[in-house]
Formats: sequence, C-alpha cells, structure tokens
Amino acid sequence: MLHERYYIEKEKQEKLLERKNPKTDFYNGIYDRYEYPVLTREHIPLTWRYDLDVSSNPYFMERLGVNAVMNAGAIYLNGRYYLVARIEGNDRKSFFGVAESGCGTEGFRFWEEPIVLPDTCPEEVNVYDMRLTQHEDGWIYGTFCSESKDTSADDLSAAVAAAGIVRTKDLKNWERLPNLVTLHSPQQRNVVLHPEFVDGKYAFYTRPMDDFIETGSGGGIGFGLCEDITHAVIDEEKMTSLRKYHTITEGKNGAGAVPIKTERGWIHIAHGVRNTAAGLRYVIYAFATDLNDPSRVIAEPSGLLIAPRQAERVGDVSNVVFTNGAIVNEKNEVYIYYASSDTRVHAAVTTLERLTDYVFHTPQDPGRSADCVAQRCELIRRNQAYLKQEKERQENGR
Ligand code: BGC
Ligand code: BMA
Repeated sequence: MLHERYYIEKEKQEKLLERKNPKTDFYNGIYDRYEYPVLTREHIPLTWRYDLDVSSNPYFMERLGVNAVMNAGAIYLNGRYYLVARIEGNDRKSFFGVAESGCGTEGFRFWEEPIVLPDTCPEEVNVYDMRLTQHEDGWIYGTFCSESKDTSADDLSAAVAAAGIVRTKDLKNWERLPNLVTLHSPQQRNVVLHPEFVDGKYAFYTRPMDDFIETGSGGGIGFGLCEDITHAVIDEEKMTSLRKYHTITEGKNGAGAVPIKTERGWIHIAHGVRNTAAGLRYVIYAFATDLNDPSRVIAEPSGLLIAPRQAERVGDVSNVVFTNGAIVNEKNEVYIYYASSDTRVHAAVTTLERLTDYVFHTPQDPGRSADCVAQRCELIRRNQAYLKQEKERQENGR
C-alpha cells in the first residue's frame, strides 16, 4: 500500500516534468531566456527522497531531502540532451545525476538512480561541478572538483580542491582515473578537458590557485598539456583569459563549458567573479582562442554575457550565475546551461552564428571609464547619423 500523499506528490511532479517552458520577452539579440528553470530540486525523483514504505514512513516524510540542483555538465548524444547535474543533499554533500530531455529547454527527467562514481579517494568529502568532454580519443570524460579537508590547518573549514577525472562511454559505467596533478599549483577547481589533442597531448584548462578560495598569484584561466590521461600530470600552466583589475574577472575566473569549435576559433564560456559588499558576484562571460593554439586569446568581448537577473539573483548563494555545460546541436543551436544562485539550472539559447558574431564583434573593454564613455559616445553618434540618414531615406521615398 502506498501513502495517499504519494499520489498527490507524484501528480504534482508529473505536471512539473511535463510543463512547457516558453521563452521570456527578455531581449539582447544574443540569446533567449526561458520562463522556468530546466532543473530544480523538485525534479528529483520521489524515490530518492522519500521512503515509500508506509510501515517505516507513516507520515510520508522526506527522509533524504535534496537542497539544490545546480551546475550541470552537458552533452548531446544521438539527438538527446543530457545534463550531469550537481545535486546537493540537505546534508550539503553533492553528487551527480543524469537528466535527459529530447528538446533541451524542457522535459528533463532524471534517470532512475544517481551516478555512482568509483570511490577511490578515501579523503574526498565532496564532489561537484562536472564538465563533460566528448574527446576525440573516443571517451566521454568528466572532470570535476574533488574536495577534501585540509588537515594541515587549524581552521575547520580549510579545504583542498583537486580535479577528479572519470570517463565513460554511456554515462552509466564510469571509470575513475587518478586526480589531475599540477606540479606548480597546489589547488585546482574548474578544470576542463579540451576535446581535441593539442600537439598530440591531452590539453586541460586549469585554474591555478594558492589556496581553497583565493586564487592568489593565479592570474586567470590556465592551460596545460599532459601525455597520459590515466596519470595526468601538468607541468607548465600557460595563462589564457586573464583576471583584470576593475572588470568582471577581478576576483577570479574559471573555465566553464567545454570550448566550442567554430571556423574562427574556439569559443569559451566561462565565469568571472568580483568581490562586493554583498559577497562574491559570479557572472558568465565569453572569449575566443586560436584554433591551432587554444591557449591564445584572439577575441575578448567586453564584460559579461549572462548576469543573474530577477528571481535568478536569489537562492542559496545569491547573486551567482555559473556554467559548466553547453550543447551545440546539428542545427547549430547553442544551449548554454547555467545555474542561478547555486539553486537551479536554466538554459540560455542562441545559435553558433550569433554567438560567433557576439564574440568577434562585441567591442573590447577599453579598461577605463573615460575610454568606455568615449566608446559609447562613438556608438551613439554613429547611431544618430544612421537614424538621420534613415529618416531622410524614408522621407525621400515617400
Ligand atoms: C562549495 C562550492 C564552492 C566552493 C568555493 C565549496 O565547498 O561546495 O560550491 O564553489 O566551496 O566557495
Ligand atoms: C564556486 C564554484 C561553484 C559555485 C560557486 C558559487 O567556486 O565552483 O560550485 O557555483 O562557487 O558558490
């Protein structure tokens, strides 16, 4: 016998999973936003949260609650959209689960059970933020943050972040490889595997850090090569997208989605962080690197691509948008999956043509107020002249 409440909750959830997700009227010409998040804690199957047996759970209580569903890696396989989401239990521990949809902006359903990664690191306490790379070697790799307690420090919250590496062919069976070793950076978060070999080697985007929170001397997003993915060691980390004073990356930045290959270069969708009186503010930005040397930045549109807006601004860690996954389908539509405020996952949708135009034709940040206002006045004056010319053209045509 099932509790009567089970049927009510099941029906509520079914409605949510079947809900249509219309575009909002948000407009910037770059991407569309959607009315609802694509994944929330309410998407988590009831079997993961409730004990359905009325004799052991007479009140139909959540026994293992889920607090948030966020930061999802993404991959497109055989015409279907897959997200590997970070699911955070009420216990603050995260794990991964696959959610699948036929359309990319709605209808995501979790598979029956979460991903069970091989438990090879006894000191590891938390895992999160997986990036999924379809590598040209034939494997799908997942890189994620593997966090352990820093036992060398007195501070209870002192931690060590490393990059975990797993691989799979089907998102079901996962092989765990040793964590990435970066010889010159004691900590790593936001590590992304490049989808192609570079000089015959595996290439990683890294994020050199001196300690768990502060990137310290780490100047931005790093890039390093390694010979053997089964014992991945990176010696030199070159710098790609740099942190800069008084920009959206001043505090820190990190690689997000796996870079997207276009005719003009690799497009990267990353995050930038600045400190504020209200805490860290995370936004998403984009840049491009050279096709032959993916560490060399060749285009840097000014400022942010996605900022937390309206309801997105509020959540467990407010004022945050974060991405670690994007999908390009065969129609060259681009689905950028981003989480808001460490609470839920949304899709921002554009096309490869638009994203390329954005990355290569958005002016660069000139770096100072005086130059930025001059840049804007130049645009305004060109527009005024254009409007005048259009008006004359229309009047002459009449
Ligand atoms: C949290 C992450 C966060 C990191 C740095 C971790 O313990 O799980 O969500 O990004 O700390 O603040
Ligand atoms: C981090 C990330 C994310 C998180 C963000 C904001 O450093 O790795 O897990 O979304 O902070 O809390």
